[in-house]
Amino acid sequence: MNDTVFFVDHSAVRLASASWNWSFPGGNPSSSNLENPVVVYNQAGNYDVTLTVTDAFGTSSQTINNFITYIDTTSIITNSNNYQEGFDTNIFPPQAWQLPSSSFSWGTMIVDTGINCYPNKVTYVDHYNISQRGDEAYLISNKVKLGSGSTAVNYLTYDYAYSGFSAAHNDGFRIDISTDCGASWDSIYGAFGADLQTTGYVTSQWQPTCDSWKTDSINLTNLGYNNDTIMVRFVSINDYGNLFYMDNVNIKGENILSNIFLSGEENLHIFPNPNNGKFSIQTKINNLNYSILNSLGKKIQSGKIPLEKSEIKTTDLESGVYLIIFNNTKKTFTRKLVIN
Ligand SMILES: [Ca+2]
Repeated sequence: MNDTVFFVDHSAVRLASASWNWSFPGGNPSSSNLENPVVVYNQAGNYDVTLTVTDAFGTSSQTINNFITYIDTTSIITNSNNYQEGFDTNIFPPQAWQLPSSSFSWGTMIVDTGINCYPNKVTYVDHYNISQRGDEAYLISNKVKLGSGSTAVNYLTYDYAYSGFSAAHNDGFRIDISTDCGASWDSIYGAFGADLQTTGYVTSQWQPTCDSWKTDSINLTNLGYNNDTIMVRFVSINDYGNLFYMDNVNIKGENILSNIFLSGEENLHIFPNPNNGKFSIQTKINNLNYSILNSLGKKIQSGKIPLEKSEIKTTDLESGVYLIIFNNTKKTFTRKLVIN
């Protein structure tokens, strides 16, 4: 999730004698003597750029503050910050969502009765007029960083409505999750035909009524998603039945230990990992405490990490996967610990 910037020098210099001295605080590289350097920024933020050019006639320097603005579209779930998409704007798919091309597609419309019984803009798939039986249409969310910690619970909720046409036309709906930016997907939910219906069969083009909307809630943490950056793929499967409607995709977290993620996390190393119960922690973060939790969230061991490198001996830990929670007054983050 890096952002690469190509810089081009437009200074009025005498090339034969010119030299360039770029400064890119926060970038990689952070400085360059090339005329047209390439710089990678790996965290969202605003960055200054300074260019000093020198030729036979002297030296000139210019700094432009906040010249680079890198906006990461990852939504971060905390106790107070949920993710919500109501499909209510004129932009579809929503910003940073994806709508891969297929034989039919998700769209938006304003229905007379949304889940609140008032007109509402929703996303839908038209299985009534389109016959591409067996084909799938994808609607993929932006990246969402789930809450972390042993007591965190992350939920996906969404509203949907579907009548179906008849028992011979079983349109389907599936939800897939990716934790690797869309490279691979795992299905967490799927239903077809009668199992998907929120009201009885309708043999004409159907619009939802007030009482035909339902809300589903999926506990992502129970499915093993905790502290992951996920994308959610809503899959509609055509069987020439009737329209499927969806609204109000929400991802929310509860009991999340920390609102601060990542910062400094890269400066901590556990090695070896996996290990036999004896391992070292190397860090430049001051005054860290640690707690080792088992898979049930029970604290097994805790202590301080007083030095930049500390050896930790665990006692009587069975083989398995544990969580280590690190925290000081400024931050909390977790790592997996594998005991062989
Ligand atoms: Ca809506």
